[in-house]
Amino acid sequence: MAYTIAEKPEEARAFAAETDRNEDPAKRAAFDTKVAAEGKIEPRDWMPEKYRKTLVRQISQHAHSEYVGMLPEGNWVTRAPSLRRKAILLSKIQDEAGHSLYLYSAVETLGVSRDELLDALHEGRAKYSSIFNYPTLTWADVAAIGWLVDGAAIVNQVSLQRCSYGPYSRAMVRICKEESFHQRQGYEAMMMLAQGTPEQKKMAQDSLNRWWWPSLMMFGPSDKDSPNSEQSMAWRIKRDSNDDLRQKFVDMTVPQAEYLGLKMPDPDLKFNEETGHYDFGEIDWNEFWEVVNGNGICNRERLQDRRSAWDKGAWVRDAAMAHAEKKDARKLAAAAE
Ligand code: BYC
Repeated sequence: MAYTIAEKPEEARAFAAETDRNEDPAKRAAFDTKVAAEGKIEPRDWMPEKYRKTLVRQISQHAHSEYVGMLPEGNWVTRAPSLRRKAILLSKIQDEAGHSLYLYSAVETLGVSRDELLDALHEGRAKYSSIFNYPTLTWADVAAIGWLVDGAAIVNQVSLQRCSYGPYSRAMVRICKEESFHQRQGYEAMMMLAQGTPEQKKMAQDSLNRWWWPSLMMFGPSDKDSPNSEQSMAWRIKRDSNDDLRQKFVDMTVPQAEYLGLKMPDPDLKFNEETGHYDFGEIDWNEFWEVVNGNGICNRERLQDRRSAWDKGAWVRDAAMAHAEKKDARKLAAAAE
């Protein structure tokens, strides 16, 4: 879809509601029955065209998020405060690259090539998570990304392990295991800062102040403004709503911040005895849509960095292709002898 969802939600709703006029009712019934019975849809199974497109949209955005998500932390590799921290950070960033590769492969099972997906990203036609358009100003931001961003990602992705599309659901199982380490290393790094010198504690608090609200935005618009949720939940692509997952993340993270002795940057945050959940303040949705639509602090820089890395890697791809061609030619020649 070439338009911006924030501008035309009614078109997205129409897209989701539209039924494929050419589809075979028997195949559709078998698909619906399988999804309702918690079966997994596999690449060779028949699926409605809209289901396929929805998966391509969501999984490719997820893949791009992992791929662009390497950049904010990459900013600190050369400045990590110790060899141990540097090794952990390098390994974490490598994991994110791996996640993007599993996810690009999952999209390829739906008939879209990796080249097409990367072209869309590099040309600015694709979305990726808003969170990666914020800058990493201090080392504490690396800790905050692990604790909050990976923390939010796990809450979302644990739910996606039960996605009805087999390849996506299985990719999530492995990704969640790795994200869980990422979250714990981030929390541990944050704890060192929070229990450190007054300057370090201040740095940790400043970083929490800047990353808290963008982390809440990772879960997407609130349910009433989410044009894709209803259909995605009916197809069991998404298993929990944006607001339910966001609430889960808040409930999980507030006690962690209290343990660190840090203060959440939300004057309206309060435990509600009646609901058993934390109430929290209103998210700045204008900021969210500005970032999603390309006008965040780092959107342009992130795309530029990805394009430049792609261009600089051209010789590696060319060399690998030339090597593969030579290997094939040698094989053919040997077979002809
Ligand atoms: N940022 O109808 P909605 C990681 C878009 S990376 C940007 O609710 P949906 C990590 C949405 O795409 C893990 N765009 O949509 C890596 C839609 O636009 P289109 C990242 C957003 O799909 C490195 C429109 O707004 N996780 O862990 O039903 C270092 C309307 O929204 C955002 C994932 O990618 C956003 N925050 O639900 C550290 C999770 N939110 O396509 C860590 C996978 C919404 O209609 N994705 N939009 O034009 C999902 O679970 C779902 O796609 C979402 C949105 C919950 C994000």
